[in-house]
Formats: sequence, structure tokens, C-alpha cells
Amino acid sequence: MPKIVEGKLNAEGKKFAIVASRYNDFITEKLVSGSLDALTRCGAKDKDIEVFKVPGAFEIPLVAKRVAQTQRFDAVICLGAVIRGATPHFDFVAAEASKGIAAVMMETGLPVIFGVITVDTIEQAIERAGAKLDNKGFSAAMAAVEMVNLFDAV
Ligand code: INI
Repeated sequence: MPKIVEGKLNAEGKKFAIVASRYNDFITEKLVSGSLDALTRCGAKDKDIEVFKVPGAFEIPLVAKRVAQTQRFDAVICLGAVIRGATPHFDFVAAEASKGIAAVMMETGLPVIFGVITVDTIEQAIERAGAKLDNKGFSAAMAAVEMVNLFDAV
């Protein structure tokens, strides 16, 4: 039987940064709420969670990098909403956000979670900002908690 190593879902005593874009804030505020719900349900305390607001998804990677470099956090959760219908430069914003967030994770060695919704329509965005597990902010935070615990176990 191989040894299987995976992260528990325990956020007690861990510190989390959320980097959230204000663009499409009717969606991103729901993602932030979903993340906070997941973190507190897993045992994180308010004092151990900080939310950093950026203008749009394009700005997320730079602030995520700066936040990660402070070494004050165990994980960074990036939240945003890029909607093709409302975005002539959708492909640029979505690509830079995803590439940039991945680069920050690899450069800093910290779990940096991709909780950016990239969709064609506002309706799809609303679906992915729904309640509990349908909420991308909730699942992104759960991924952050799992990764932090996995790091402790490796
Ligand atoms: N930023 C988003 O987060 N989502 C979008 O859908 C979006 N649209 O529609 O353009 C968007 N644009 C702003 C962009 O992220 C930057 O903030 C802006 O270009 C300044 O650098």
C-alpha cells in the first residue's frame, strides 16, 4: 500500500491573504464572502485573515506577489471576475491574471490560489458566485487550506 500524503482541512493558527479585484464587484464581493466563510468554518480567526483590494484582475498578480513576499501569510487567495461579454480585452486580462498568479506561486514558493472566474456571460459569473461549494471563492479558500496543510506534511 503506498503512503498517501494529502492536506487536511484545518485552518487553525494559519494566516491567509485574500487579493480581490473590485471590477465586477457585485460578483467579487460574493467570492470574498465565500472565501471568508470557508476559512472561518475551517477554524481560521478573523485576526489571521487580511483582504487586499485591487482595481481589476490584471492587478492581482503584482499585489499577490508583494503580499507573498512579506512572509506574513501561509497562503494567498486571488479572487476576481473576468466576463467576456463585458470585456473587449477579455483574453488579455484573463491570460495575464492566470499566468501572473501561476508565476507568483512558483516564484515565491507559497500556495497562491487561482479563484478568478473567467466566463462568457454575467449569468455564468453569477452561477459561479453562488452559495457554498458553487461559490468559487469558497472552493478557492478550501484549496488554500488544503495546500497549507499539505505543505506541513511534505
Ligand atoms: N478587470 C476585471 O477584473 N474583470 C473584467 O471583466 C475587466 N474588464 O471587463 O475589462 C477588467 N478590466 C480591468 C483590468 O483588470 C485592469 O484593472 C485595467 O485594465 C487597468 O490596468
